[in-house]
Amino acid sequence: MRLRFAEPQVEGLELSCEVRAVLHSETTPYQQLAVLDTVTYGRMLVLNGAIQTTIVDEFTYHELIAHVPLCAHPDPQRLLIIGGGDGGAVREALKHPSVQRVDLVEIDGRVVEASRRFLPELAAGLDDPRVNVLVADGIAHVQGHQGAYDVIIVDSTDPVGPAIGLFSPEFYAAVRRALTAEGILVAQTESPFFNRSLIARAYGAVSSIFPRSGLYWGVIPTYPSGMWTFTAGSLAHDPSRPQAGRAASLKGKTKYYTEAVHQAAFALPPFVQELLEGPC
Ligand code: AG3
Repeated sequence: MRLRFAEPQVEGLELSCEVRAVLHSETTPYQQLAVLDTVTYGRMLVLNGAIQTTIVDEFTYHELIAHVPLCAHPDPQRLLIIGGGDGGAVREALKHPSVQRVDLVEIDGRVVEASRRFLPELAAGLDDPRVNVLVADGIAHVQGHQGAYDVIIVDSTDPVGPAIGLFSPEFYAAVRRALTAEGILVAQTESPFFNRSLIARAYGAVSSIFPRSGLYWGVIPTYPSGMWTFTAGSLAHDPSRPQAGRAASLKGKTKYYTEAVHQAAFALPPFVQELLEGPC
């Protein structure tokens, strides 16, 4: 029997995968959660029918969301990750020797449990002594932690359900207050083909709240359109410039990120650049 899973990505388009086995499926208090073993992308985490991460392509996303802010900061010690319950961003962050503490604030504890069990390649870092896993609301957490973090990473789902508030100007302003003087924010901000007004709004908000900002992109084959953006806001340093030596220290430890890729990721094709010029 041939089993298939399809994510309806946008109207008229699905990404359909052949499934070897359904490893896990449950309804949590927040969402429908499934872990599938797929023929092409290996094990896959699916939340409310949307592909979150797969064993085969997860490195591109997790390296970009973690190493860009961590290399743009001269000495990141305290890090907050909101969402990211699979542990992929934590795993990458722990490659930086300067990082002393990572608070992972994930609203749905079942995502963490399922990832520990079925995605150990991503979740292993969650047991590191530097990591503090909190099952809590990220918005309330940033509001209660002023001046606490050098880097804040927002590794959220699409802007639906509990994640909507993670794309709002009020939230970005609270993130700014939760950062230290040289702090940097990076948030995942969806596809430049399919989520254009969301990107324009998110970038517009971040660039009005932070003295420095930038939009960068990478390739994530299992996300809608395969091209994905991240929005950076920074209190002191240019997010597009890796600090001397920091990227070099990751040599041999990454499959996507390098110093040249970091800088190139901020080079925007005109159809993406125009999103920075205002609402569309
Ligand atoms: N967070 C972003 C997933 C967005 C995917 N959207 C979709 N498939 N429609 C991923 C979390 C990985 N740590």
